[in-house]
Amino acid sequence: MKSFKSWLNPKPWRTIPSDDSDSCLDDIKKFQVNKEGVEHIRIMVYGPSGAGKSSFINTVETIIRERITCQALPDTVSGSSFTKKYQTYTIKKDSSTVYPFVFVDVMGLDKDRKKGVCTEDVILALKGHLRDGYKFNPQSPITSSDPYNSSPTLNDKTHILVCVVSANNPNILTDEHIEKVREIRLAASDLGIPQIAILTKIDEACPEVHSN
Ligand SMILES: Nc1nc2c(ncn2[C@@H]2O[C@H](COP(=O)(O)OP(=O)(O)OP(=O)(O)O)[C@@H](O)[C@H]2O)c(=O)[nH]1
Ligand SMILES: [Mg+2]
Repeated sequence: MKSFKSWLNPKPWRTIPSDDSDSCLDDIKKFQVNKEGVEHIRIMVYGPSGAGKSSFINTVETIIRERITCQALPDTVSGSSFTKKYQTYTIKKDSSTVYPFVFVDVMGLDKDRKKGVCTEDVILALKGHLRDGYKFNPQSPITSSDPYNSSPTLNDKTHILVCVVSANNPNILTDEHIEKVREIRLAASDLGIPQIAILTKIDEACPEVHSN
């Protein structure tokens, strides 16, 4: 039988190189899009309200630009979503150019049906139908009277979908969140969009990370 200590200190199932962060960053900085008509890769972050979506975008920009930036305003008070609009963020490379990837921030998902971003709007955003600055209405998805992009180009469509989830909640996601995330993921899978999930607030979930 395995000792209790071996359960606490399991052998890593994968060796993660510890010293290649600079080369990863170099790869990101040299990244180019090789498809005609595509100016940038569009990366959309979504997830529960207050999970750290806007903060994640700022963190990525801060690391790439090696200076503290805060384009996507985060909130300090939890509750309903602070981000209300569909907003694209570019990252400056130098005074005249930007990196060929952009981040999209959206309103957070709420556990209640009539609160937070409508899943229909997130799915329309995947297909490129939302225009920058579109203000989400938690009560109903975009209507024909709103500025709807009826002929999205490849630059308007989402290419990578990132689900941002906070690790500090004991249940991580409620059943209602899971249902909404699943709806969005099914649509993204149908569209062939690669998906990843990231956990935030590891410092609040793990005392070891918190102390260092
Ligand atoms: N401790 C800790 N706090 C974090 C982390 N990431 C984000 N936060 C904090 O969590 C709060 C919410 O962060 P936001 O970035 O506004 O979250 P959001 O998902 O954009 O929220 P909505 O726009 O309201 O849906 C802010 O006070 C952040 O400073 C993290 O990794 N650790
Ligand atoms: Mg936000």
